[in-house]
Amino acid sequence: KATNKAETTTTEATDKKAFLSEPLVKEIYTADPSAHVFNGKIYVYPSHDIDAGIPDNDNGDQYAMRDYRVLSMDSVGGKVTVHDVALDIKDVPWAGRQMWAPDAAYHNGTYYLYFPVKDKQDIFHLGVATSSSPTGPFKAQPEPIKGSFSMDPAVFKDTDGTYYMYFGGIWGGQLQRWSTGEYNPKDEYPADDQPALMPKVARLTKDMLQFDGPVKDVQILDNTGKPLLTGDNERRFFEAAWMHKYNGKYYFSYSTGDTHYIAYGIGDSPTGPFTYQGVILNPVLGWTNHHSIVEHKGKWYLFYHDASLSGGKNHLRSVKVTELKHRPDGTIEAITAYRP
Ligand code: FUB
Repeated sequence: KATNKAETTTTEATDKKAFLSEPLVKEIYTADPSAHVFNGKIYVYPSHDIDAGIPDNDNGDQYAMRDYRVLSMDSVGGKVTVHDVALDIKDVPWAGRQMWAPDAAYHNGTYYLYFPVKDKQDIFHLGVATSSSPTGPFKAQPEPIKGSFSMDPAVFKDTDGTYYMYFGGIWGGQLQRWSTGEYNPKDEYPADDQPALMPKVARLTKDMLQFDGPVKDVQILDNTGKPLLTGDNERRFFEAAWMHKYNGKYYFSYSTGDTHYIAYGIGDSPTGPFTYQGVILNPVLGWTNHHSIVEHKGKWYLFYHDASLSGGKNHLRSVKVTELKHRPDGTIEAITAYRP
């Protein structure tokens, strides 16, 4: 069994270098990489970080992104192309500010870009935009997805063809304002000894534009079957949900936020519950930690970001990639990508 102590496994390479890998691109800042393989090629849907001159705060006002640009490559290690603007905030009729971590999906000849942005009342919702090309330009739907809230959408296609969206993030991502199902502007959290706020999951409709049925909690349990607690900051969910399937099991991974790990749980169903297993990625340079996991040409990769290129500015990050290894028992080798 994997342990939740991240230090236990490191790759040889991490012992030799302060940073495990180089930014994929240096001409712009990119973060929150959602990687997918479409037609045999890797496409990465990142946030496009900019410096809007806003001081850091716990609500993340400094993350004031205004558009998305897609990265593509034939394979890991190959040339990376930065494509033109895929979607601009000015072309999303309901958007106010802060285009945060997006994701994408392909279905029946159309590419879908899913994105969180605050509306004009400063409340996060999830939007969707469509294109005939994986790199856009994408055309936004006039309204957010009905019943959507908070941020960090991640869309997963199960092997039976059903699509699920995972989402949610606390503090600046506002998940704590939706615990009754209605928006409550007060930030209220369960007590430390109560089950933590859970990420959300919903099935997508056949046209990929709405939720098909109710939004449900994603349960993350400890190894005795009890939900992780609010006070368990080392292990409980904060933001950056991702799903991958390996050997018939579902791997739900996420950032623990203020403790800066990418952690994961394994389950038998795409909607959970997931039993906490351990750490995938130790803290990187910069406050946030956000990743995706994808298989290409028989290898598994972890796309992640850090703030190395900007010299440690939390809101100016760069996407990186490294190989990820599943052990024979299905657990994942923890990666240390940065040694101070
Ligand atoms: O990039 C803005 C926010 O920072 C993302 O939505 C979070 O996951 C964190 O990486």
